[in-house]
Amino acid sequence: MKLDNATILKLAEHLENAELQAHDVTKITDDYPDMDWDDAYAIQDEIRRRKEARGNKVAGLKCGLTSFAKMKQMGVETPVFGFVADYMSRPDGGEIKHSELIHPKVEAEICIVTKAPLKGPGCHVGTVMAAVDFVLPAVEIIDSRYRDFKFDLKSVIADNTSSSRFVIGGNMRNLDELDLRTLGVVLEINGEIKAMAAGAAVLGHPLAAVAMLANHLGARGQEIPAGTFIMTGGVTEAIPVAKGDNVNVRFQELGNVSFRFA
Ligand code: OOG
Ligand code: MG
Repeated sequence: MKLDNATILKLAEHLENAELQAHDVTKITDDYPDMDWDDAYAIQDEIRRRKEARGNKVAGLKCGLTSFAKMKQMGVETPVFGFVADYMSRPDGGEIKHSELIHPKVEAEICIVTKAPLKGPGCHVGTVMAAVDFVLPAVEIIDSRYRDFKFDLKSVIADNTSSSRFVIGGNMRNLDELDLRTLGVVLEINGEIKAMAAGAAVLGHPLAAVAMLANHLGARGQEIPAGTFIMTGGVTEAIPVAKGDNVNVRFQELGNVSFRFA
């Protein structure tokens, strides 16, 4: 750790206020260029503590920057991990208020719920397969608090990996009925196809992202509990959205997820 505790608390408050008040900020590594990975995750943990102290619950864990398209879009090479909170959830078929966000983008994600704990190190796709209860689709709405959506990895980790909203589809499937690598995803906005990919875009297999998350937490003495909702990361690059846009994502075998920006 390079930052003292007071600075961690101050930066967590600064970034969480930007989220809750929907205003952008300069990236924190501009002012704290020496901060390290532990500092970045400590700031995210403090944001989580602040939300829990306010009565919010963690609704799931997320992997980010796991597809080659997203890594290329953001100019990075390493996945990141964060969480989504209960108040970020919006219903399938519902509305999302664009005015509550800064510069939202949407991304299609293959998700799972676990039925057994996963504890790294040593987790791999096979270990994760044994712990999957079911598979379900979701669309994540990311909204970096950083100006013009420009950041480096430490800044985005501290900013809880741009989490802002998520919409879960209603169609769950068993893993043994699916090949997540060849599962196709088509992302449409206002009826126009904007991006498409198959699950293998995420680290060769979306469950490889879950294994990385388990190993990341294991290195910090933590585990993924049974019953955890996990988003494996956007399969395509994230697509910017405007007020009035209708988003529809078609997931092969998993149905559609759709909503509108009001
Ligand atoms: C970071 C969050 C990335 C994903 O699925 O790749 C993410 C960002 O791109 O702002 O959630
Ligand atoms: Mg995402």
